[in-house]
This record gives sequence, C-alpha cells and structure tokens, in this order.
Amino acid sequence: MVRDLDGETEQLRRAEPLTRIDLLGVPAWAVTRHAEARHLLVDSRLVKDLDAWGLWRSGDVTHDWPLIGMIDAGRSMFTVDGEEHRRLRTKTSQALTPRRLQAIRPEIEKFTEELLDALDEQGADGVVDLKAVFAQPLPMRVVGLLMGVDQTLHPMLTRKYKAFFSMLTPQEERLALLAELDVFYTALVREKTAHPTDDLTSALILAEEGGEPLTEEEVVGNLKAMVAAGHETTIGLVLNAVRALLTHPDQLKKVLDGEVPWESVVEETLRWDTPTTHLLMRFATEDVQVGDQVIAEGEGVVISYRAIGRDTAQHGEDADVFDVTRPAPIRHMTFGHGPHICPGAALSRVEAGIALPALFGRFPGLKLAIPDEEIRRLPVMTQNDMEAFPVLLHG
Ligand code: STR
Repeated sequence: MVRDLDGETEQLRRAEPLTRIDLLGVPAWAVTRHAEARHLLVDSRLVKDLDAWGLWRSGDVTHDWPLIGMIDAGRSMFTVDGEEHRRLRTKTSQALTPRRLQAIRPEIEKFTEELLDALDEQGADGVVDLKAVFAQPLPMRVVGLLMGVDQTLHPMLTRKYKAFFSMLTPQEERLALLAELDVFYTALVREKTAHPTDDLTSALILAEEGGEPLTEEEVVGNLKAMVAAGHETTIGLVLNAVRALLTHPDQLKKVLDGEVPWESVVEETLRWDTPTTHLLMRFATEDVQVGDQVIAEGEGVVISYRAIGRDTAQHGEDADVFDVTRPAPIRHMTFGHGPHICPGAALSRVEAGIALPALFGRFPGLKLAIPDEEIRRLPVMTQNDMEAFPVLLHG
C-alpha cells in the first residue's frame, strides 16, 4: 500500500526511465520519465488489449488480482486501440471540447454555489470536510449532468467507486460491486434507448460512427469509463490544489492578489501532484527497445504520471518544488499523450477553474484544521486521493 506517496514518487523519479515494479505480486514495467513516456504513448506496439498480456494468457494473472478491474473494464474507448478506438471515442471527445463546454459553465457555477452554501452551513461552527461536502460531489454532479445520471443515485456511485479503488476491499466484494455497476449502467442505457434525452449517453446510443452504431456493450463501457474517470480524478485535482496553496501561503497570496492567474494554479497542481499516480496498463505486442532496456513481447507497462510530472529533464532541477510562478505554458503530460489522451481534460480544467476561485472567493481565510502531515491518504495504489480534508472556513 502506498503509505508514503512522496517517497515512492522520489524513488521512481530517480530510477531508470524504465523500471521494474511489483504491483501486488505482479511484475510490470513503470515508465518514469517524460520523454520516454511521450514516445511510448504513441507507439502502436503497446496496446490495451488484455489478451496481449503474457501473464494473463498463461493464467498467472486472474480475476483474483485486486487491480484487474483497472484493466478488464469492458469494451470502451479506454480498452480498445486503432481504428476501433476512434470509432468509440469520437462522439465523446466532440462533446467535451472547450467550445461545447461553454454551454454547461452556468450549470457548473450553480452546482459550485450550492455546494459552497452547504459548506458554509456545515462549517458554521467548526471543522468541515472539504472533500465530502465540496470536492467530491461537484465532479459527480457535473459528470451526472453530462451523462444523464440522476442526482439521487450519486451517493450510491460514490460509495461503490470508493470501495472499487480501495485496496482494503476484499476482491470478491470488488468483483460483486463491479457486476452491480454493470447491471446499473445497462439498465440506464436501456432506459435512454427507449427515451433518449439530450445527454451524452443518449448521443452515444444514437451515434453512428462510420455508418456503424455503437453496441449496447460499447455504450455501457464508455458510460462506465466517463463516470469513473470524471468522478475520481477531478476530486484529486481540486483538493491537491487547495492543499498546495494552503501549504504555500506566499503563493496563495499572489493568486488572491491577482498577480498569478488561477489557470497557473491548476496547471502547476496537475504537474506537481497528479490525480493519477500510475495508469494501468499497456502490453507489448513485440519487443520494444527503450534506451538500453527491452520491454519483451507480452510484458505489461504502467505510466507513472506522478514521477513524470517531477522529471527534472523536463521541468528543471526544481521539479519537485510547487511554484505557481513557473513560466507558462507548463509542459506537463498529466492527461497523457497520443490517441488515448484524456478526453475530459478540458472539462476538468473548467471545473477546477470555477471551483477554486469560487471557494477562495467565498472563504479567503480557509485553513487546514489539522497539520498537513496528518491528512490521511486512501489505501489506493493508482490514484492520489485522501480520506478527508478537514478545514476551518474562517481561519
Ligand atoms: C474504472 C472501472 C470502470 O468501470 C471503468 C474504467 C475505465 C476508465 C478508467 C477507470 C476504470 C479507472 C480510473 C481511470 C479511468 C480513466 C481515467 C482514470 C484510469 C478502469 C484515471 O485515473 C486517469
């Protein structure tokens, strides 16, 4: 379990660009540097198809492995490559361009204000959890609005995803909850097939890419990927930004005085404290040479985004320092690169770009209620997530 995330990142960033790691008993390669990741992420010899994994084919990795759900997630834009991938992804990426997102800005602003009201109420006489009351519900509402998932269902989804990501959840329980989620999403897709609305789920059902509509399984897969990704990662972005600012008050002051734009806070947080620690997984369809090392046919590759964000070759000797005054643009790779680059990148920037100034605008005296070292991380291997973020709203 990642008890010491900074220690792990530091170790990886000092290691070889391609480093052998152990994922709960399963060996894989970790890519730890920006330049190498940039090449490998456009290399078509690395694929998402689970059947390209030697350890899967040989039966050494099975559904008993706690991380299998990160890879075996059904047919979707997350798990398919090449022409087929384009077919699965086009509609979604078109719906999430900065221009298309302008239309839902007012709604995101409204959600933000409502959640700030709730925060104000619950924090009136003391400590309140910024995660539970603000950073977690906001992305869920936004992705719920986009995909057409009713708000009454959000607490159920939040509970299930928390258990999905937690390494303390027994594997049988994780497999059971994934099966329940499949039932839930399939029912939702059938309901939208019968009664299409103006959400992205309906658009995916009605879409014909190259004359060929997506299958029910593909729509369900894309919906699952969108909700899982949209829900989990933006929580990290918002909380990590707040945490970085509260522990660097001189920089917070520059931002509040208008000397540094919020955009720089968002980009520097994305680089320095990535929501995704490691992205699982790609498999080599043939031997791939990287420097003086070789990823052998059938081996698995993990992209270690947190280490990559602190690569000194890319970001300079002070790469491990949080600094919102770095010259823009900060050329980080936190959303990935190549065909699978995060289709929700613009959405997360809009969300954080609204949430952070609104939060500090309403509560300029915001303070951590416990020492920073006492913030507890969730027992999750691949994501950078905390149990809770207790704050005092008025210092
Ligand atoms: C969770 C389980 C599921 O049903 C579908 C997916 C596909 C998208 C994945 C998601 C997973 C896990 C978290 C990911 C997300 C894409 C982006 C997100 C990996 C496997 C990140 O952490 C970057």
